[in-house]
Amino acid sequence: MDLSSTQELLLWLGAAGMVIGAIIIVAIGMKLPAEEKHHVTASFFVVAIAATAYTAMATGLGNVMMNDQPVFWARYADWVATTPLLLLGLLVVGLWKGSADSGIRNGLIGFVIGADILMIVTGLVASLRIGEADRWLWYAISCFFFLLVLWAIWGPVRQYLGPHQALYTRLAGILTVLWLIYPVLWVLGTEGLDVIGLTGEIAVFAVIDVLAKAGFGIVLVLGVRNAVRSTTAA
Ligand code: RET
Repeated sequence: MDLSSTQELLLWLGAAGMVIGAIIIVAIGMKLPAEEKHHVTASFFVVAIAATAYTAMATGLGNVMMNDQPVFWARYADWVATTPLLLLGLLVVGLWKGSADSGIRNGLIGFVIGADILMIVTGLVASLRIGEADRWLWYAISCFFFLLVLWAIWGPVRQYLGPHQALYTRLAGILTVLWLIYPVLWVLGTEGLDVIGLTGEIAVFAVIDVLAKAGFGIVLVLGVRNAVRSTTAA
């Protein structure tokens, strides 16, 4: 589908936000000691992947028409890669030097990422509008897996936190608040009841995406940097 120039501009702004986020994340991350730099890896690739997805959408490649509505499949391609990386970043910060042995740690990471991937894939099925009536069933299945993700990061994972536990709690809070907006926006947007229109949906998604990816990554690397500084100062 051809997008309006406003819609294209909003998508380009999304791409630009991700590129700026990537630059800030790398600039802060370069100051970390070598053994802490791994905290930056996932955050960098999250914004890099999103910048590519936004470029695909802005150039008109990222959507297909299904039952007279555009479906931005590029969002789901982006999310299926970036949401596991965001969660991995969160869990690596929280579990780093914590009390979980590698078996428990890998189990927690596998559980959270597995549920998250199912959340995105079933959300894509809901969006594709192949059977209009079944759309809300798939939406409900996706919400179920989302609840599993939230349960794991607020429940089992917190038993094993290491020295970055305050940062973990802050990041988990930011993640929870921002991620809860996605299923609401889905209902208000063209995939759901079409209350806010396509341009409104693109605009709100762009803002939330930049916050949930670049903003989250910046808080993460800044938090690790400050923690390193206070331990070396002490
Ligand atoms: C969908 C619709 C079906 C129900 C649910 C959803 C949740 C999506 C989420 C997406 C998060 C995306 C992020 C992207 C990067 O910034 C698929 C919208 C529960 C939580 C954080």
